Amino acid sequence: MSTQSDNKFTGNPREPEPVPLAQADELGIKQVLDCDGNANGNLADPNLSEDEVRKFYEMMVLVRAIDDRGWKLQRSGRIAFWIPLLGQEAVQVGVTCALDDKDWIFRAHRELAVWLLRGKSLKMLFAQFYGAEEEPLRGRRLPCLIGSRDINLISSTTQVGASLPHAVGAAWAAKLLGGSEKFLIFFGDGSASRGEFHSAMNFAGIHQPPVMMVCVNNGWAVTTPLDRQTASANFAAKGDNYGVRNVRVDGNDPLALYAVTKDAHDNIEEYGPTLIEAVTFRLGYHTSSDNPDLYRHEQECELWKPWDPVRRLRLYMENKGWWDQTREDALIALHEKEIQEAVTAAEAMKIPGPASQFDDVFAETNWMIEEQKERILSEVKADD
Ligand SMILES: Cc1ncc(C[n+]2csc(CCOP(=O)(O)OP(=O)(O)O)c2C)c(N)n1
Repeated sequence: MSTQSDNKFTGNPREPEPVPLAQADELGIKQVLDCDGNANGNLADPNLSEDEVRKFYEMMVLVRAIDDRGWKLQRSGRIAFWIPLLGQEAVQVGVTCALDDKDWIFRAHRELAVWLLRGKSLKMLFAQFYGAEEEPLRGRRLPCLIGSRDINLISSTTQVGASLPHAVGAAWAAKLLGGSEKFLIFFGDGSASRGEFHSAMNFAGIHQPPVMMVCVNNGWAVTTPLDRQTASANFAAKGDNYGVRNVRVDGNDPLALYAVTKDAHDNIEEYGPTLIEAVTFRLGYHTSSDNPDLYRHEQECELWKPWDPVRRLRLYMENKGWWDQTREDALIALHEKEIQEAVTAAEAMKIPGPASQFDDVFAETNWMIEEQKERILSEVKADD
């Protein structure tokens, strides 16, 4: 009989690499915060106000709580799928806060904070996780693949890397039309092995569209570790051969992420596009369909835990006298209440039936769509 322990990693584990964030200077990684939240890194503290830093922190804690709840909802069979974000909270918050609201964001699949930072509700976020009809994409995408036209947020394609040429092309189109909005895409280290990455980089170098490309290097692409993903020194360096400005940044340091993105954003006319490599680590499962115990040594996660972005920012705030345990307890209680309300609301919403997938394919329906609809609906009926 198979037990859970049979699934533990039993092969020859790769020796876990030292955490690159601990050697930021040698590895050319921009960093504001050290491991204990002191602002003594190689990049100047952007000196954000107490309110701004608190907004970063509260959002990072909130998305971590959403992640925890989403995982439990999936494990208890109440939602279909989950894409964890544990350990990657800083990238989504630091980067998004450096943009203007009119800028366009192309997501990868772990950036839930973008939705909330752009003013969308927690209730509608959970509606998306449940596949409810009233969420902006009408319940047609996997849980976590959020998007909404009204906040200039493009949902990720599930095909890894496929959004890169879209983002670069959209940015170029905006430039041709004389618009002032800028574009940013999040993508993973695994996506950098796809042809689309190279096409997008080549295009960006030649045409200089107003785009920032954020490679979220989280150490793994499902089962593929970094040394099987690239022989380059790092992902940022790939920009050199395409004539694209590039920078490596501590992906668990929200202040450094903010500073680097803001610089790329505010100077885009002078710099052109920037490839930003955010060095972070996926502490959780790839998705709810994964089991990292089969390919990854637990020790690797242990090495990264002291570099936890939430812990580091909390220590920074405590050092400044901006945070304490009373505030932490109040925040956690508030999030628990708000998340529970969102879950309750989402569970009461209508889930679209199978016919809904045929709506909105084209502006007007046609015989092919109608034929497919009829066939699927008769098959669904036959299954009843
Ligand atoms: C073209 C393509 N190949 C394979 C897959 C299966 N797949 C889904 S996610 C993923 C890994 C993505 O890794 P990365 O881009 O590093 O992002 P991460 O999931 O680590 O955030 C793969 C291979 C896919 N969705 N699309």
